[in-house]
Amino acid sequence: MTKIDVQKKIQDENDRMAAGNRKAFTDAGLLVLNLISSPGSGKTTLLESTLDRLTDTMNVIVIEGDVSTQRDMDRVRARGASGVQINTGGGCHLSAAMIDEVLGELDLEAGDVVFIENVGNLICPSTYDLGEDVRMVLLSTTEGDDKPMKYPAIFHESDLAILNKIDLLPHLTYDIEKVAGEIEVLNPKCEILRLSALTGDGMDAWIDWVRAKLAEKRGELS
Ligand SMILES: Nc1nc2c(ncn2[C@@H]2O[C@H](COP(=O)(O)OP(=O)(O)O)[C@@H](O)[C@H]2O)c(=O)[nH]1
Ligand SMILES: [Mg+2]
Repeated sequence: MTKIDVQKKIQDENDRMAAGNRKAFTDAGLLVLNLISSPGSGKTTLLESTLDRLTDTMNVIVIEGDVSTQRDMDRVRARGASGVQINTGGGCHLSAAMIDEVLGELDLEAGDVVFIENVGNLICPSTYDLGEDVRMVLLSTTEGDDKPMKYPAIFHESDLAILNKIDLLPHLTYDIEKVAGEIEVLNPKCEILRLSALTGDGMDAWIDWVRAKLAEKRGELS
């Protein structure tokens, strides 16, 4: 087999597993979001801040993906999430098979929303469907404003882009309009939200977005 054949076989197998995950999530009436970004963009901070705003009305499940440690799972559990940590042991992305393996450990029927925090990486996770409803990419202001065109695949594949750490804008030479404009060129259907997971600025619009997506999904199922 050529390298291309092997890659296609891996992708086909991943797509098959992802379809199974999607069915399990959908049968339980869950909205599932797959969070992708470089390390340090603020995925776990966004989850902490989100949990503070959702857990009084919703049961939130988090699947944490990291090369090693339980650190992110400890952080979200402290804010009221149930869930599981996956350690890839070196792998640069989560796969549908990894999600399938932990489904039995989750109380899907009791949940409303599942957040999957992917391994910190802007490249590898972009082509692996996990069975999610929403694929979302985070960029933060400290990463520089040239990133969308340098990593186009993840923007092609995302439904939502979050531009995080807007509280730092006054201290940086970061052109947020340029970033938003490049994302629009790469994928006009990708919605864009600007917020600070740390200060809470812009969080209300994100929480409304999640609630609306959940209502949309449940509407489709009823
Ligand atoms: N100033 C600022 N710092 C943030 C924000 N969001 C996250 N951080 C910080 O960025 C660092 C990495 O955050 P973390 O959530 O662990 O990133 P992850 O690796 O993507 O999960 C931490 O020091 C956070 O406190 C934000 O909106 N503003
Ligand atoms: Mg994290």
